[in-house]
Amino acid sequence: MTSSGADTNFSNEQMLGFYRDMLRIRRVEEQLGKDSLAGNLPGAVHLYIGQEAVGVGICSQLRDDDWIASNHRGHGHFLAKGGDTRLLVAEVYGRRTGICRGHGGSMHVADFSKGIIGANGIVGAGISITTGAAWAAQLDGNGAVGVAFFGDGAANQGVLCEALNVSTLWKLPVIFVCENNGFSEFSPYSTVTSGSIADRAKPYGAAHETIDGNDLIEVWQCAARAIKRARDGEGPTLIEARTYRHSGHVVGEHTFLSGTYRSEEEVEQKKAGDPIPAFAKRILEAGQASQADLDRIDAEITAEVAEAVAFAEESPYPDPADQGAGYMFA
Ligand SMILES: Cc1ncc(C[n+]2csc(CCOP(=O)(O)OP(=O)(O)O)c2C)c(N)n1
Repeated sequence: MTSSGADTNFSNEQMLGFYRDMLRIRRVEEQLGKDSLAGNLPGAVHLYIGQEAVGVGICSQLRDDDWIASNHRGHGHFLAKGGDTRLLVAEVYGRRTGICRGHGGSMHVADFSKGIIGANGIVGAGISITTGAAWAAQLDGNGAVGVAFFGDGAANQGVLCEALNVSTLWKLPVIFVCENNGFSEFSPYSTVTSGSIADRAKPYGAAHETIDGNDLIEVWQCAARAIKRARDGEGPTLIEARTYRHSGHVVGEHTFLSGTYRSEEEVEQKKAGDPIPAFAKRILEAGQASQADLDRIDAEITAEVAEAVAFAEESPYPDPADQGAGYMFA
């Protein structure tokens, strides 16, 4: 399904909200990318730049008590689900004021109060973690759903089959969101993945859709159907959202890779499908805001990021004696 500005029925305020949420992820990650390259951050940083429409299109419809689990590329999911910018940035800086008190870092951001079970570096692990959360929600009878975000590489892990099997059988309120960004680390999709990822739901009889992950409205509409299905007790949906990772797999990869796994021409061509300028164009063409409105939002987000960085820089590192868990358990 495709959609144009005219058929969305979103208010001006809602459209600007989506724009703001995508731009926040973009600006935070641009900052963290620079910081990581400068050697100022402990640990590896994997950027979500280019994929923002997926996280925002889905998480903007979730409640605080709905669960999401993420992967190693998790800053965008954290922010899209309502995680705090300052607590995220401080965590990635490894500071005591971070959301996990600086013990987790980039790949383990989590905030249970917002339903963010957490990012993690075990490829495919979020699929089973979310299936468990959805089972718990079903047992609790609270109408909550679970959403697992993972990549095309993770779709090749056997756990996806196990999760599709049991969640379809038990009609669990879960949504599996594969962000097919074209690569599994340094391996292009076609070299490691056969067939269509969405089709993997077919043998289990699970609902499945393939969508343009760079089109926020298309993502939103697909997610709305999947969330309704889940809340109505109709079981899981596997969504394959086709998108593109603008940055490398990990910041600084050019310092250790001997060759290249994608051409500059390909990257430039794919960047033309950048979801954020496309969404800005949609807003402007529909007359839902002016360029000045969009510039004001950008300035506000830029200030928010600067403030988060200042907060992180002023914060102490964790005390090695502090073995306590993060804020989400406090
Ligand atoms: C179980 C496991 N196997 C291998 C790795 C090494 N590894 C880290 S990221 C990655 C690729 C993941 O690709 P994908 O799932 O498509 O996510 P993307 O990085 O594209 O967002 C691999 C193989 C790992 N972290 N965990």
